[in-house]
Amino acid sequence: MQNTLTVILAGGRGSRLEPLTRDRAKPAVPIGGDYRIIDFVLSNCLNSGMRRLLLLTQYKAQSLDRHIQVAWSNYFCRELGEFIDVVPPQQRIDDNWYQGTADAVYQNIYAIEREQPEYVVILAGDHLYKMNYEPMVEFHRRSGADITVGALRVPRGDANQFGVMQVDEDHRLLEFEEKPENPTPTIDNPDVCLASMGIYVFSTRFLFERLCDDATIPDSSHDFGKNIIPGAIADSNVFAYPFTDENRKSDAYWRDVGTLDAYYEANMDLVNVDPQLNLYDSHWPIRSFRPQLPPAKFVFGSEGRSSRRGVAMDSVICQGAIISGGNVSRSIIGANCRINSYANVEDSILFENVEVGRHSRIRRAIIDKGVCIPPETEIGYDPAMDAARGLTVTDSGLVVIARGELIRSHDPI
Ligand code: ADQ
Ligand code: ADP
Repeated sequence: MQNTLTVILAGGRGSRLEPLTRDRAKPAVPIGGDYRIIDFVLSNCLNSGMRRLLLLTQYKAQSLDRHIQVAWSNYFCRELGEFIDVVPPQQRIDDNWYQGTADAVYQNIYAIEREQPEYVVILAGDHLYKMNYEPMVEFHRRSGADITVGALRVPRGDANQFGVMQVDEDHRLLEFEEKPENPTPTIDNPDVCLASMGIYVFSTRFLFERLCDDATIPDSSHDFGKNIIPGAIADSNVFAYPFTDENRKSDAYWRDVGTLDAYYEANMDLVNVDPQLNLYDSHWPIRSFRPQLPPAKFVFGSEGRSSRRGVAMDSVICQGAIISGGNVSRSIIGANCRINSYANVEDSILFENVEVGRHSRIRRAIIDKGVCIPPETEIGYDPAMDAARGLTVTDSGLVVIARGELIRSHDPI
């Protein structure tokens, strides 16, 4: 992988994940207790031997930038030519922002050229999956492709959120439609479509030519999915690389956690006995920043003369958390949380430093960093009341409490 350079697009706004993305970019949103979304793709890079990374940021990147510094910069040794560079928009064009994904890469052509890679791997910073990119680059090289698009099958009903492809028996792309209203299924199964994962391998010369051409087209969106990939099919070698689970010989786990409900489900998968995304696989470590905190602790809590066990089941509990007389089930409890006596937390995700007061009951909630739930508070039991408190409530009844939101125990209306 020494002749590759990797560009990670980490600038998306993630507006459908609000309020979790109110103050941070989507790749910086915490997940699974100890991780940030970006940790999955960065772990994939490290585990695939990719050690020259440019991370293109844009929207509210401070938390992301900080996370990269504390969690990731130590893994790369500049003296060996390794790096992870966080690149904000360069203002090459008058506009402050990158205009689209292709423009984001175009504005960094200089930084890519300096490294003289043979191939450029372009990844998204907000997908959850475990993938070795080496076979994909090898597939690209062997097939003599100009572009290789990572692909997997999705149910036809979901396919309108993706780039949808038609391929021949050699995986050569015949058609590519970005987010079509009426997606064309695969030839062998009318219920599934071949979707783009939004990740690409480009031969560097070809990438530069196409980006420079695209930059001169005034009505282009300067986007890989809308412009570059569909535009290349007619006159170039564009292939789809099928992403499969080598062990199961089936489509592998891959999620774009774009909505609060999808984000919630991806977290809940991790507390399953047999999760689709296994974090305990020593062959594919997922790394992150671990603060120096004491271990999690479970103790009796007491009230008057009675005492109660602190218990957690089917849950992920991070360092520094203390479950004292509270009950936790099917939940993710972030670092330094406190779950006090007679409190009940179920089917929920608590980010770090959340405190749950005595006798409070929390169900199907996502609670951001540092929120304090006072004693005797109910969250997730009455959607109308939660909405009246000013909390975000999704159509499925999931309650989200943003950072800095003040919760009062009793109904304010
Ligand atoms: P989308 O995910 O809708 O579709 P987009 O919103 O352009 O594409 O985001 C792609 C990636 O680039 C994301 O990681 C995002 O955070 C990042 N990004 C977006 N705008 C950026 C900018 N201006 N600067 C830097 N980074 C930016 C794409 C493809 C589809 C494919 C899906 C798979 O276009 O064909 O099916 O990904 O999720
Ligand atoms: P966010 O609200 O997204 O957590 P922060 O800027 O507070 O934004 O945190 C971003 C990153 O910095 C995370 O990886 C977090 O673990 C790390 N971090 C937060 N506080 C500290 C600290 N006091 N020292 C070192 N790293 C920290």
